[in-house]
Amino acid sequence: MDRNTFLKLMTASGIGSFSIPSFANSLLNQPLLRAKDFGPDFAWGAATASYQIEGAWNIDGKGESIWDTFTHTKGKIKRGENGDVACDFYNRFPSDLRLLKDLNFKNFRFSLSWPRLIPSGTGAKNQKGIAFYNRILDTCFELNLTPWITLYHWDLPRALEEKGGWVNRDVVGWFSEYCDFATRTFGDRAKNWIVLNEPFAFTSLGYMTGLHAPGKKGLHNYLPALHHAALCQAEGGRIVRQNVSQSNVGTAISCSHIDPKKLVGRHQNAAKKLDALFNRLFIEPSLGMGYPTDSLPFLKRLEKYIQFDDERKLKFDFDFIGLQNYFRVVGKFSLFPPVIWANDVNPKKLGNPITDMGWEVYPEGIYHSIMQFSKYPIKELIITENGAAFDDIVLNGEIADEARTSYFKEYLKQVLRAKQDGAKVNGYFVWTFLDNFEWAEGFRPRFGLVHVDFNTLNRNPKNSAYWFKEFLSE
Ligand code: GCO
Repeated sequence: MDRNTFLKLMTASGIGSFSIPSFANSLLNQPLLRAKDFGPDFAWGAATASYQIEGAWNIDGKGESIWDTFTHTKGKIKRGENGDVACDFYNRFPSDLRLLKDLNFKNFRFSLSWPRLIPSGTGAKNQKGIAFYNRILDTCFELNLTPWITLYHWDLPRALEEKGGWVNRDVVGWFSEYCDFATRTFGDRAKNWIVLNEPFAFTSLGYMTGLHAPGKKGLHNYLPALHHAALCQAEGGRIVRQNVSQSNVGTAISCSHIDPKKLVGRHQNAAKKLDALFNRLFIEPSLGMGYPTDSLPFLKRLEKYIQFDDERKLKFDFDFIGLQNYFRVVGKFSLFPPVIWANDVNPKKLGNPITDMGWEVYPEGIYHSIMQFSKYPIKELIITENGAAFDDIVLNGEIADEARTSYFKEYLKQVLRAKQDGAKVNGYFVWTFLDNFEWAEGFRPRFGLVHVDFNTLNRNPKNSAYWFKEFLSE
């Protein structure tokens, strides 16, 4: 997603606008970073998502997903791009996984495409889809890569969207059927499961701002989608634990450290509201704390969708919470609430390092987010995504992406700092392995450790990939 458009469009009534203060680099002169300092059990991996890499959108019996429909609709995606072929991971996964192994990663996070397994969302199963994911698992085990499976990374079957998608409470039943099937099918071999990927992002972008599939807008879509996603988050957790012996089950939540523009009441109040929206919205109901209506009064309108016993159903004691961190947000009071939020600060003008997505490079943000989530009664935290897009240049076959390497070093230092300060953070997954389809932004933002030429589909590890290879070899 484009961060600035996201902030402009998503942020709901009564909070404020944003600016980004100077980036203070306090990290110079620190000792060398070593993987072994993170501990022997620390999970090092790379994360991916089905729609962003697989391609084969209509091959071997796969049903259509909301992202197929959305990308095939004119005007939704930059340059009219789509994930029909993407990285062609569907056909190239054996050599891709060998490459990941060669880079010394031990864990591979991927998501199952629900419509590849159950083309109409419920009912009949697709044997070729099952076989595909079984081959991925076979390859992982041959290579000694541990699989981490995400059940839902945004590609809802189109057939279910036609019945209302996440807005329809029946999604809880559809999702349960899918989770039950997926865990019974793959749970004998795969033990690490992530129920939802960033429910805040897919509900707000897909059902409030309309920037992502299925392109719905408005609170009347957003609020039920949010509540149903929160219910599915917990229900999915219960199903994994019930069906998978020795399971390790989590869910992946986006987080952003929030600073007020200045330490004065009105900016602090704006920051508090943003914090509720960006950080508290999905973790607190799962811990039995309810929705953060104290800071976001508009959430009281959720009551319309909350049924008897839902408070209990929203709860689940996950084995880990996946944190995904990309940017820090600075809130400031705006004169224009309650209707419109405006992000009137262009991060490019602030003099801080920014990525190709226009996101601020702010390594300390991940430290603060980890520490913030550590205050909750959570068993373990895993960084399930962190990374950066830069405009990579291939020169004589080499991609000298120093900015990305330094991004990883600085963020990892902050993860280690949090661990040393007592946070139970025990894994880090790079976003992402291969350059891929970045949703509404198309193929331009390159987040990968491995460069993909989208004309030839050739893979070429960037220098940041070689940095990881070296770092993880110790
Ligand atoms: C998300 C997803 C990824 C994105 C990544 C970069 O958080 O949006 O998990 O699919 O590609 O975050 O935007």
